[in-house]
Order: sequence, then C-alpha cells, then structure tokens
Amino acid sequence: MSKKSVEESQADAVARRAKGEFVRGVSGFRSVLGEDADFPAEPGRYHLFVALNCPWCHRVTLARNVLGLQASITLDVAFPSRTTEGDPIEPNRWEFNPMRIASLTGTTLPECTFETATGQNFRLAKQIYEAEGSGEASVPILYDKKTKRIVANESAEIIRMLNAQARALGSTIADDLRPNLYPAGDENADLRRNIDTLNDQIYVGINNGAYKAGFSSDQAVYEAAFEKYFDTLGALEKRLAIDGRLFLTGDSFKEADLRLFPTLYRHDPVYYVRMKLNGARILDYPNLWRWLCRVYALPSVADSNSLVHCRQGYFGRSWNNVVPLGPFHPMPYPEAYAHPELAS
Ligand SMILES: N[C@@H](CCC(=O)N[C@@H](CS)C(=O)NCC(=O)O)C(=O)O
Repeated sequence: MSKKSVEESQADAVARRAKGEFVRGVSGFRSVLGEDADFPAEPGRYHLFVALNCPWCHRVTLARNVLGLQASITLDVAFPSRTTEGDPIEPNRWEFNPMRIASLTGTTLPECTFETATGQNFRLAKQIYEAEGSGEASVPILYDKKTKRIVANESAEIIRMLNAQARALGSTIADDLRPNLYPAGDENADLRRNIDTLNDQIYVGINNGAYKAGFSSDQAVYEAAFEKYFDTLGALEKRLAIDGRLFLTGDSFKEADLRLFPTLYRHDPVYYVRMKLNGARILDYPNLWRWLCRVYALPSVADSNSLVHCRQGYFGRSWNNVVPLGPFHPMPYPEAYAHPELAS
C-alpha cells in the first residue's frame, strides 16, 4: 500500500494532554487486506465494527457503500453513547447493545446490533482487542471472520484497502461504474499527490482540527484550532470556486472528498455547537454547501450514516443527556442536504 496516512504527532503527548490539548492516539493494527498473505481478498470473509457517530467510522461505512461492498462485508453498529459509570466491565467504552434507549428519541436505535462476528458475542469493542492481547479500544475495526483476527483499525488505510480490492471482495458495482477513490498507475501519480496533499490539509485543519477545538480545555489551543478550521474551510471554498469543479480534485468523487464529507456533514447540526465551531455554518459557504449536497446525493451515501446517532453520541453523555434539537432554519437536517439551492 502507498504512502502511510497522516497522523497526530505523539511528541510530548502526555505534557500536551496535561496542558489541556486533545491529542489523538495511533492505531496499532496495520495489516493490509489483499497484500498480507494472512488476509487475502475474499467476498463474505470480512466484517466491520463501527459506531455511526464516529467520523472515522463514517469514512469506512462511506467506502463500503460507494464501492458496492454492503453484501460482501458485514457490519456491526455500537450504541452511540459509550458505557456509563456503573458499567460492570468498564465505563466509557463502545458497547454492542441494541436494547439501549437513546435519550434523544426515547427509543432503541434500529441500526444498533449485537456483536455478531467473533462468535463470542462480546459486549464491548475493547473485548475484541483483549482477545488478541491488545489494550486498544477504538472503532472502526476491520475484522477477519475466518481466522477470528483483527486486520486493521486505521480508517485511512481501511478505505484504501477496500478501494484497491473492491472487485476481488465482490463489489456489486461494475468496474466502469464503480468510483475509484485513489487511482493507481503512473498516469495518476499527480492526482494521488493532489489527494495526499489535500488529505493532510483536511485531516489537520478539519477532521482532527474539530476535535482539537471541541475537546481541548485550553483557550489558546481552542482558538488556534478554530482559526485553522475556518481558514481551511475558506481555502476549500476558493478551490471549488476556481473552475466550478464538482469535487475537490476535478469532476469525479475521490478519497479526498470521502475524507472531508464526515466532518462537514456533522458541522451545522453538531459541531457548530458541540465543538464550539460557531464561526459560520457550511450553509454560509455556497460552493462547499453545493459540494456537500452533491456528495449526499451520490448513490448510497445518505444511508452510510445517521444524524440521530451523531446527535445522541456527541451530546448525550457530556450534555447531561439533553440533546439540542436545532438547527431547523432554513430547514431541519439532514433534509437540508437535499437542497443545494439553500446556499445563495
Ligand atoms: N486513527 C483512527 C482513529 C479512530 C478513533 O479515534 N476512534 C474513536 C471514536 S471517534 C475511538 O474509538 N476512540 C477510542 C475510544 O473512544 O475508546 C482512525 O482513523 O481509524
């Protein structure tokens, strides 16, 4: 697999966290499906563990859907709020429990599942790692149901594997109709460099930047992340305005678009309030708004996620279990994403 993904520097992580900076950890499972002999590309063999409020999981559910792998790769969905203080195993962990009630709706959430791939019916994602002697606990997880082993837990690499192995994994979309998120071959070297450069800019400024702003408890760290977030949005708005291109690198949907979408999809209905990113709405960026609606309209993108899970997950625990209802002007979300004309 080509260039490894950009990740948060772990330099002085302990001191930075103590100072109030949110510092994301590094994923430990980095095998490559289709390249490593242990994990050959076979239809029906692999499984994904996700939480729908997690933007990194949203990358892999998006890739699974747009590449036509919904039948080939099975999926388990954790409850959007982690385990509570009194949990018999451990608080603050991802849980596969479809019986839990969401405070936002007062009901169970139909997308949630039990853990169905290991044969152990584990309740916590952490237990899947423990079974392999690992102390990690994050989602997404790409899992091999045949050898009962974790393949990978880095979303940036999982989406690249699924793209490279889509045909061998049994994609239901014909080769000439299936998006190619990260085209191989010398003739596409410039395009890949473009995508990599955008990925780095978007990861630092937007994807992880949103967490740096919303989860840091240091005003200076927050303000720096806030500035960088809106500077990067401004640069992307200009990029799309240059020549009226449909997507970030031209007229076809690519990996850079896929990695930007989860954060912008969450901005107006969640991050504007939850991450204190209230400088502007995406609705205030006409080209970015039309791009967001364009991606949302692509086949199987809308059902790759749920704003109910996002709202429950981001607000439930840390906001006294009271989830804000807005915004509903100019119209509620995600319905607004079907209306590119809203941005004038
Ligand atoms: N670099 C990883 C990051 C994954 C990640 O941080 N996931 C969060 C959820 S949004 C998580 O599970 N964190 C650990 C935990 O909550 O226990 C990736 O992109 O896959």
